[in-house]
Amino acid sequence: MRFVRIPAGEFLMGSEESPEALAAAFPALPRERFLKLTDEGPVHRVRITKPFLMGRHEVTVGQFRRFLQASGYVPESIADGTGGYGWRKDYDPATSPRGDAFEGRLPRYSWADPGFAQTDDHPVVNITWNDAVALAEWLSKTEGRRYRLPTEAEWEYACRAGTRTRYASGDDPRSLARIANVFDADSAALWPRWQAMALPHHDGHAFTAPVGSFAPNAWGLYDMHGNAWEWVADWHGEDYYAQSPLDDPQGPPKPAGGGVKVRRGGSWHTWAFYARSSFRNWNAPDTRYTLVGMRLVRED
Ligand SMILES: [Ca+2]
Ligand SMILES: [Ca+2]
Repeated sequence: MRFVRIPAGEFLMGSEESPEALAAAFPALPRERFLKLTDEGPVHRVRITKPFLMGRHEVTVGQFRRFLQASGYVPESIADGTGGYGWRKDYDPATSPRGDAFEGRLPRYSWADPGFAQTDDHPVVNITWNDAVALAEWLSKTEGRRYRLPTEAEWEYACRAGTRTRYASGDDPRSLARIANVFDADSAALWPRWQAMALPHHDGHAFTAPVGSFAPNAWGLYDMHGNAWEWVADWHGEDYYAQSPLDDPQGPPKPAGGGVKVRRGGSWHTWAFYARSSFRNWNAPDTRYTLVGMRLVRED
């Protein structure tokens, strides 16, 4: 696993873009989508007080397999017997209660089989937050140095790499073509009902792409936008940014009665709007999905 040294520093976290500005940039989306982004604000100053090492790439299928073989760890989708999600050519989203784009949960799907072909160089998906933490803990024990998930603030700091725009590549969604595997014309061919949400170019990857297939950001990190969503350490708090400490925010404490973990960056199946640097999504820590993977931090 290769890492990039991220310097200590400070940045402005979050976004306060107006619904009008977002509607102009993303005309295919219904307007109510732009009113549900209150957790992205207020924009606030964050200081990352210590340098850290960030995975140059998402964790790959091959790396995850070696972890399982060496540690004996059983991923949650297999341990609990319910499996994961997957793509099947003749599956119709309209047949699922939630209109889900993928079939699941089913035991036939897991990190080892999301229903589409992946080589060892593709990002691992269908892994839970708990699986991601298990990998970090095993590596830490094995190597005697601390590996962990990035905090949400570290993730956005590293994703932006000095930028304040919607993406590390600028404000224009089409600028993603250079740096990210997202929902493009190749994916839209398989999900025609979402054609209007697709970026118009062909990026050559209807599903996940080998990590590092697109250009890196200014700090040398690949696929921060797109390919696989990345679990981060923090619990999600709808109003956390209003109270976030200046130095090294760690997210809110675990909410009573459950809580959800944040994931960042969008995926190969994500519309450009949801792949913005500031966009926050979340799931329960035992969620496994065809779009969600991980990246590790190593402490310096
Ligand atoms: Ca694509
Ligand atoms: Ca990613």
